[in-house]
Amino acid sequence: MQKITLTLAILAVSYAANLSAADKPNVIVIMADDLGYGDISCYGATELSTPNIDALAERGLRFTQGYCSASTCTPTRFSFLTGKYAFRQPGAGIAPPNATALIQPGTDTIASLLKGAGYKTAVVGKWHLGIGGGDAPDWNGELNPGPLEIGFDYCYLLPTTNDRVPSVYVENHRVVNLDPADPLWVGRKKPTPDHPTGTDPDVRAKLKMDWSHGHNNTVHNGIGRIGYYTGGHKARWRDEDLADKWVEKSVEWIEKNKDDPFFLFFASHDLHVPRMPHERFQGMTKLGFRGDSIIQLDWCVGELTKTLDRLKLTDNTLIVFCSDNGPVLDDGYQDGAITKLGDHKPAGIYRGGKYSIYEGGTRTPFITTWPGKIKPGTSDKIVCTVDLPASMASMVGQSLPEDACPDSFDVLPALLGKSDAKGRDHLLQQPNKGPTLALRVGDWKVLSYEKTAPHKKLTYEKGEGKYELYHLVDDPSEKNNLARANPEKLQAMLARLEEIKAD
Ligand code: NG6
Ligand code: CA
Repeated sequence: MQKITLTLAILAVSYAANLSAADKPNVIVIMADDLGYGDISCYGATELSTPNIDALAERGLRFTQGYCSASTCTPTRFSFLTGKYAFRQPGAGIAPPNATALIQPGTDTIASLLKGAGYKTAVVGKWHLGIGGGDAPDWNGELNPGPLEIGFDYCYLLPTTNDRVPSVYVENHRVVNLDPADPLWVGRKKPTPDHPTGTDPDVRAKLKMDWSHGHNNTVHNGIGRIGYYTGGHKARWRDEDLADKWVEKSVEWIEKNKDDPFFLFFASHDLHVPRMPHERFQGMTKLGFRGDSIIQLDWCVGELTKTLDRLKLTDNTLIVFCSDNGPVLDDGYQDGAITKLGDHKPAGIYRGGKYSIYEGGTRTPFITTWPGKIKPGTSDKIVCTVDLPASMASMVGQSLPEDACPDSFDVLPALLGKSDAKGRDHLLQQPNKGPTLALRVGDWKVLSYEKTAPHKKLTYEKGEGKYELYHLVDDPSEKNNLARANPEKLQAMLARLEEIKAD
C-alpha cells in the first residue's frame, strides 16, 4: 500500500510540474441519486430526453465503463469523499436518521485535498453520511462534526435522505429556520399516541403518495417517512422545493467564490424516493414521477452550466457527472415507476440495479467535461467515483498523505481523455455493507456471496450459487455464470479479491 501511495505521490508531483496556475480548474461533481445507466438519453434512453446532461456528454467524455463504488448511497459517498472502499469502514452501510458523522475530523477527503491546494469547497444537497457526534445528532444545537470538519468550507444539506426524517435543511452546523420554541426531536418510536403515521388507516387514506413498503412512520408533506420526528415546523421543507433550493444555494455560492478556484459537490436528491418533483415538472414524461424527477435533475444540470456560462467560468471548470448507485423502481412508494415504465430500461442492458452486485448496481452514467482540455468523445476506460480524490489531488499537484485514500487511483489521464490513458485494471464492487463483494479484473468479474446478501429481499436477482464468474465483454448482461466451467479463473479471481480485502 505504501508503495502505491508513494508512486501516486510521485506521479502527482510530476504531473503538477507541468501545470500552470490556469490549470487549476474549478471542479464540480454532480452526483445523481439512484440514476441508472439507461436513464438518460445520451446513454440510450428513448422514452425521455435529458438535453442538459446530453450537452455535457456532447462537449465532453462519456464513459461506458464508469462506476460508483457501491450500489447504495452511504458507501458510495463515503468512498467518493475518502478514496477508501466502504467495506473497510465499520458502520458505512445505509445511514439511519439519527446517524452521527461517519467520516471523522482530520480524515483526508477530496475536499480537504483540494482545499489544501487553495480551493474554496462546498457541498450542497444530500449528505447521508451522518452528522454530529455523541450518541445522536444534536438537532437543536451544533451539528458538529460534519462536512466542515473534513474539508468543506460551506454546506447546505439534506442531512439524511428525502425519505428519512427530519425533513429539514442544515446549513453549516445548524438546522435552518429552527424556532427554539418548537424544538426538533428525532427518534425511533412514535413520540405520542396521536402522532400522525402512515400506518394509521385514516392518515394513509389522505396521503399525497402512498407507501408500498417501509416509509410508514412520521407523515410530512402528505408522505410517510423512515423514522419519527416532531417539532421544527418552521424548518421543514417541501419535497417539491428541494431541487430549486440546491440550485439557488449552489449559484449563490459559485457567485461568491468565482474569483478563486472552487470545488462544489452538487449532491442531488433526484431521483431518490419519495419522487415528488416540483409541480412544474410533474407530468412532463410518460414515465410518471420517476421520469419527471430525471427531467428535474436535468434542469438542475442546465442551471449550473448556465451559471458557469454567465460568469464566464465554463472553460475553466471540470464537471464530473455521476450517480451514487444504479436504478430501482419500487423503492417503497407507489409512484407509478413500475406501472408507467413502458419501454424505458433504467439499467440499460445491465443486470440488476440498486442494492445489486451485478453491473446495473454500479455501472452508471459517468461524464467529464472541460472545454478545450477534454476532447469530446466516448471512453471505455474503467473509472470509478472512488478514484476522484487521488485524481483531483494529482491534477492540482497535491501529494497524498501517507495512508490517505488507499483505494483511490490516479486515473486523471483517463478522466481527461488522454490518448495514453489506462484507467483502472481492477475494481471492487459492493452492494451495501459486506460480506457480498464483486471484483472486476480486466474483462472478468467474480461475485462472492459468503453469506446472505444484506438486501436479499430488494435485490433484483438472487445469486446462482456461492460464486459467480462472468466475462463482461462476451456477456455484459451477466447471464452466463462460468464459475463451474472455469475453476482456475475463479480461484485466481477469488485469491485476488482476498488480497485486496487484506490490503
Ligand atoms: C432502504 C429504504 C429505501 C432507501 C434506501 C436508501 C425501506 C424499505 N427502504 O432501507 O427506500 O431509502 O434505504 O437509499 O425503507 S440510498 O440511495 O440512500 O442508499
Ligand atoms: Ca442512492
